[in-house]
Amino acid sequence: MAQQQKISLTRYLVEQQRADGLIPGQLRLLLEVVARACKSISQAVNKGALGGVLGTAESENVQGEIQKKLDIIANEVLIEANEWGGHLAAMASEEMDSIYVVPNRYPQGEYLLMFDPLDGSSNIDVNVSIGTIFSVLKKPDDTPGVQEADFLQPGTQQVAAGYCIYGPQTTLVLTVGNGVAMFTLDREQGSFVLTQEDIQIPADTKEFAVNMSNMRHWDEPMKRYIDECLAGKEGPRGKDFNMRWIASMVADVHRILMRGGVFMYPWDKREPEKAGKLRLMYEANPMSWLVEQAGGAATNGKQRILELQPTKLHERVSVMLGSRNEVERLTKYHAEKA
Ligand code: P6P
Repeated sequence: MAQQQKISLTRYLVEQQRADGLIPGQLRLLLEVVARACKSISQAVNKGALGGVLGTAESENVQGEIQKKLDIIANEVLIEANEWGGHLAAMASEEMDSIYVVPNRYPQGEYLLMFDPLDGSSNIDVNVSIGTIFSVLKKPDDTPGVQEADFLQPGTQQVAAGYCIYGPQTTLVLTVGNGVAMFTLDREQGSFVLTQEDIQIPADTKEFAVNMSNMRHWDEPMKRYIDECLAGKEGPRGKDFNMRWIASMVADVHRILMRGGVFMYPWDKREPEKAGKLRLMYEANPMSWLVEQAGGAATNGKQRILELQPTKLHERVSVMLGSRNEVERLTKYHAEKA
């Protein structure tokens, strides 16, 4: 059989632009630059102990989490890769307290880039898959310069979103609003090659992903949902469930995009004033858009995540996303309780 023609990320983006005009030149540049940064991060991650990049830095991030050396390296790679290009007005990162405005020595662009440079970093030192998550907004036209408030747009305003998972393969998954495409890094060529497009999440599943050790802290609807899954065939669901929890959102969400499932990191009563553990702007919003573009659903239990109006850059949110029928059941249980 003739070898299937390899479609590079660049060719895919150009052809998408020709087809539906969803990827203006500056956005294509942004996506190619982010992909190149992910290649560099992948190289650093793959070196592990040999690269002297494991272990913790002597610092904490705005989330109050100890930063890993690779967290900081990945953050710097993304900033340096993007700031010169003229496509961005500013960036925001899980690893930085405030926004990073593109320095005046570079041309200013119209896009805002947000990212979690290395999600799941607690897994770095034990060689478990981690990843970079990114989300792209347009800067509001009506405001001169750029400030943090320009980032506070609901997830429905995203113009691109994606992640790169550093696992057995290095895989870039992205959407610009016309379905979800996946590119696998061809290390011999050093380029991302299209390996799947129009990814679809099955509406039903037998697999859930949650950190079960938090169960006693959950709200009633969450406990009800998981209890029913655990009751299996003899219970109200009439089928047995399997559980997966990698403690790396990128890896858990990638599995769901590939074979279905439901991922939950819900509010719990340990810190009731916190909506959840995960961050809205650069974790939940990009992942929710990808999941919806693949036919799934994403809620905070009460509302579609993409419709939430952010009030601060590092806002946290309760997350339930994946196979549509499971997310709808979770939403129903929360509505009944309300
Ligand atoms: P826990 C990683 O730190 C992260 O932000 C997500 O990637 C992951 O889903 C979650 O936290 C894991 O949290 O409490 O199970 O360690």
